Amino acid sequence: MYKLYSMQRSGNSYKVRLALAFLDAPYRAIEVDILRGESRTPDFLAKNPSGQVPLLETAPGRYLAESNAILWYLAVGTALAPDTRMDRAEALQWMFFEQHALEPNIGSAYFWLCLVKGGRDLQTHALEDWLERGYAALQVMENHLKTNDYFAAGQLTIADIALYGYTHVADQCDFDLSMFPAVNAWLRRVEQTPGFITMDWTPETATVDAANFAAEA
Ligand SMILES: N[C@@H](CCC(=O)N[C@@H](CS)C(=O)NCC(=O)O)C(=O)O
Repeated sequence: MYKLYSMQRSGNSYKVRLALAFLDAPYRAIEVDILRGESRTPDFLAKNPSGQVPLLETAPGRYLAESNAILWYLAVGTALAPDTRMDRAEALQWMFFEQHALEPNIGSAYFWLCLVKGGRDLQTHALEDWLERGYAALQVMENHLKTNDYFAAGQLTIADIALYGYTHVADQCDFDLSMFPAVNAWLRRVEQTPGFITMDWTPETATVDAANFAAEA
């Protein structure tokens, strides 16, 4: 069984939990509280030198970091990964877009406004930039979704899962999603897909926090 080091309210972690849910793959979740520095302990850094979640233990002692790399690992050979050369490349195109245009802006706004107490006051100046660039990314998505139901291969793939992670929380961190009807329709399509779970859903297999997990090991 996979072990997933994840934080419940991390969008990057949720992307992986969502893919695992669509694939109905069992796993053990280990909650890592990044706000308490749990991803920066020597023990965690030995597993992922980047000090970040999500982190998937694919086999004992074998770790994979970066949410979108994990999505590819999980999806290969399933309906979530396109199988033609061009469809695969287009899925990747949107997953790179997610990491350079969407996540650094909406993800940062979400982190500082929703997760960090007093974060709004600490990031007043950055917020303006995040909103401008985040809106630009949402407009690119809106334009694509005006004529496409999904981002690649005409079906739900890991590109949609990657983009869903932070788009669905944008309205919690100052973005007005009502200006993007096609994005809204796509969010509902993803949510209606069999196997969908919300960000606060936890797997049936016991979720333990990192401190308890280290004590157990
Ligand atoms: N590019 C990485 C970003 C991962 C990331 O930013 N993780 C955040 C939580 S969403 C984290 O662990 N931050 C803790 C830290 O950097 O100390 C991915 O897609 O997995």
